[in-house]
Amino acid sequence: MTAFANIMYTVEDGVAVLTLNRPETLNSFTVAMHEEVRVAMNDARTNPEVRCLLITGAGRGFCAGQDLNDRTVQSDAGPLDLGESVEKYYNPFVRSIMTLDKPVLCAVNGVAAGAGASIALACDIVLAARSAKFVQVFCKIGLIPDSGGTWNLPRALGLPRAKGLALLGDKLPAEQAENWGMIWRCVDDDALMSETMELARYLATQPTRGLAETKRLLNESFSTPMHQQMENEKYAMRRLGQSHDYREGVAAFLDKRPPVFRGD
Ligand code: T3D
Repeated sequence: MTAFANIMYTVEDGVAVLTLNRPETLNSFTVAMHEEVRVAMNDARTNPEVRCLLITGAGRGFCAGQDLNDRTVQSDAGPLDLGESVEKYYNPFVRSIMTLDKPVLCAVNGVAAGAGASIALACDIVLAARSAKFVQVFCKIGLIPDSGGTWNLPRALGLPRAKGLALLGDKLPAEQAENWGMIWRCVDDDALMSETMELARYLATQPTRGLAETKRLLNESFSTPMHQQMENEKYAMRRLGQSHDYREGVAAFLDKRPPVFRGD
């Protein structure tokens, strides 16, 4: 496995764990960290041993978005092309999460701000420590919720709450995020990693292809008309009906034994 300086990446029991590892700046993104994340995401995508990905952060924060020290920004300096940074780094990362054909869990261990909050929202199942907070901090520095934030936030919360958070930049506590349906679960801080790992190990034993098609169809549903969505469901069912794991699931049910899914 490649040695990394800004992240940690391990694969065990079918679960890849990607830990953002710049705790002194709350795991904010530098170009160097983006480049390491790209390598890890490529492994998560292509490594057949990986059947579930878990993203988390080291230390007291999950991720504070862009590292504001990674380049010189002065109010009297010339224009900076942030679109290029988004195109080159943030968008590919978010796309690689949302299109990964394996479930992606996020363990939000502390504050998730700016692109850090958007990255958490792009994951399939989000658990957060009770002390964690989500902050749409972009409005405090004259930016917009990037990294898919303007797409995922209103879908998770509806427009009124999405606008309130994005225009005010208030800190949303994990418990409220759970009550509002923005995340799957809020858990006690010391239970976060064990509970998320348990879920990840479980998902890594499930029918990976079926989970991948489910994730894709749910993500696409917001921009697909109903009749087309049902056509797409038909094609997915056709593909999955020919999979090993469908046959195994049915056989195990009829034999009254636990299934052994291979992920194909
Ligand atoms: O390329 C592009 O720019 C385009 C893409 C942009 C996407 C974005 O994410 S834009 C948004 C950038 N992020 C921010 O503006 C967040 C800035 N940070 C904060 O607002 C606060 O730190 C938090 C609300 C996240 C947490 O507050 P708190 O009180 O828990 O912690 P703190 O004391 O502010 O931070 C702890 C340390 O981390 C501190 O360093 P120090 O004083 O101990 O040496 C702080 O400077 C550092 N830190 C936190 N966030 C960043 C950071 N350093 C660099 N960049 C950061 N984003």
